[in-house]
Amino acid sequence: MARRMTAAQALIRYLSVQHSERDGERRRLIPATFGIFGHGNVAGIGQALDEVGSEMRFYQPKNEQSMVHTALGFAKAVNRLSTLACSASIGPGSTNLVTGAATATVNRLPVLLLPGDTFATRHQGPVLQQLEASSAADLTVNDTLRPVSVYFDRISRPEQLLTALPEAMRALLDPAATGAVTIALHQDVQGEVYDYPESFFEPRTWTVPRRPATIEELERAVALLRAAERPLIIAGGGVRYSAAESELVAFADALGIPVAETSAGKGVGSGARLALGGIGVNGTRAANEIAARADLVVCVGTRLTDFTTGSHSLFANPEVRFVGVNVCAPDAHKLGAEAVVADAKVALESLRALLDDGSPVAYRDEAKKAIGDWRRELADDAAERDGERMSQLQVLRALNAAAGERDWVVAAAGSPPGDLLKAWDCAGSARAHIEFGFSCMGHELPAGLGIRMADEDAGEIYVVIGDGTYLMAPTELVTANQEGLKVTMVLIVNGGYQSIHSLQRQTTGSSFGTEFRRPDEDGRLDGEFVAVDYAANVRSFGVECFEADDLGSLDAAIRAAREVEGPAAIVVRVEPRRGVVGTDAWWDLGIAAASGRERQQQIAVEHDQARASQRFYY
Ligand SMILES: Cc1ncc(C[n+]2csc(CCOP(=O)(O)OP(=O)(O)O)c2C)c(N)n1
Ligand SMILES: [Mg+2]
Repeated sequence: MARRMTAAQALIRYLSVQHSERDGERRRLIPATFGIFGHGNVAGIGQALDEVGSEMRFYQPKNEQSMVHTALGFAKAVNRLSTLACSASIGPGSTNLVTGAATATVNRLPVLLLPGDTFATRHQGPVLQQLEASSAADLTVNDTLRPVSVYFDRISRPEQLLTALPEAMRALLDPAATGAVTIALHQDVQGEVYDYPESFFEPRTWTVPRRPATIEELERAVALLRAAERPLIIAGGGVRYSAAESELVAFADALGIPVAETSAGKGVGSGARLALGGIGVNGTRAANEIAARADLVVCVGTRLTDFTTGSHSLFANPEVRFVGVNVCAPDAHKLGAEAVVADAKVALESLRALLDDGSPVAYRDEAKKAIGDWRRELADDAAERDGERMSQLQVLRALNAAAGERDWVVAAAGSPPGDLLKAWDCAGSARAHIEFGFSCMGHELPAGLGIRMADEDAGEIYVVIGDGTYLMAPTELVTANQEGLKVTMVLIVNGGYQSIHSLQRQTTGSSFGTEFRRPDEDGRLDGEFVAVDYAANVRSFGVECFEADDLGSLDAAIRAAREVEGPAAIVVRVEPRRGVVGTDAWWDLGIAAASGRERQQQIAVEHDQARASQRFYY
């Protein structure tokens, strides 16, 4: 039996019957498709989506990059077991996908990208928006998606879908190497017909594997754990994707090991008895102190980015060793670790079964004291200061106190993600989605929409962004309004790219082009601040907006926003240059090694000294 269909119709029909399954839980793999139509997809994919009807729900974003971020929020909320498809036209519609694709692949979050492409026949060439590369006649702008995709294919004959689509599904669900999967579709081919076998459209369930560790891997890790006196666990996003939170906490508590978290893993260890909170550049002092003296670091589901390792300066114990538990082999081997290439949940269960000793009591007491000291330090830092507006930390603490366990907090760029890693307590409060792998300004709001679409039980979804991020990509507020998706944007106004401004002052001793100010006579942006009415801007999108200048009005705004049915926003004005207390963790940036300025020369000398704390081989 065969069905005569266009390639686009076959694609959409196929996607509508794919499912994923893990631990007996089955769900649609691609339950909806986002799209912005142009001449590259309206007649093909657009026609197919129209004809297939309710089997594939259609959403309309306002920017192609944003729809990818929405898919990533969606995927994060369901532990990567499902995602959305994103259809773009050709040319700029497709290249707008690139930043979203990079966010996906860097964060190991799945998304299916369906950019239209040039004519396979080339008879029409150059078609509108076609790149004419003199170096290679078969290059199109979609080739920009290759380096940021974990799987790329270009469909130049309708029957290629028979092999391309199963491969794409496999890649989306590969726990070790998921990310952006791109299927580029020549615009003429989208409408071409083929007799697809009926069996291609039978419902299919893809089982997501839980890869076990080998005995040898477990034995080597166990030997290190038995010998350790100052062990530490670093828990990353992989713990979450594996749904291994309880196994992590059980393992840590049974062995008396403190748990620190990365940005992607924020909250996974918050139930542990010795929960240290975030680690690294934006970590807590408790986590960083314990890390500095650890003799064994068990890294579970983490990519060990420079934020986590303090640019390889954090682990100062000369005897330190590492165990890497990761389903992705390259990650498992980082820092010269004894690698356990396995699913986090399975590996932690297996390790626990082989171990029974707890860590020394004095060490556990030390960790407890470090946690208590840090809590007090943070509370002191959140104290009101005379003559200053409220601080961002005060705002986050108020939100933290108001949020509940079914709520979410979302952040990606600017100072919010770092401050959340450091100061947000997930215990008894909102879960966090911190995208600090690509730290993409503009990820936050669409990701919040994706979480709302994925998590039916979600309470409030607080999307915390700065004014710079808002100005870059506010338009998904319109999609939120259109779909009645309840998210609460907390827009923190501080008059500029203040996180970068602070970094700039540390690394150059200067202020240059990082605040929203008019040019002075020399053309430097040192003049008066640009006045923007953010609340009016939000309201112009049809979104209800509250404003807060102090903690009293903030509390009232949080309460009022909760009562709003659709999306809402709270515009918060904070003390512009006040950051959260630092922990001396170091982050390596390229520093100007020569300069006519004395302060810059001094910074270069200090930078060289700090680099002495780095270690690249263990
Ligand atoms: C798309 C993108 N462009 C540039 C950057 C570099 N960057 C990181 S934080 C930041 C400033 C963000 O400003 P804002 O949202 O106001 O937050 P604040 O720093 O003031 O807390 C910039 C430009 C980025 N992360 N993403
Ligand atoms: Mg700002």
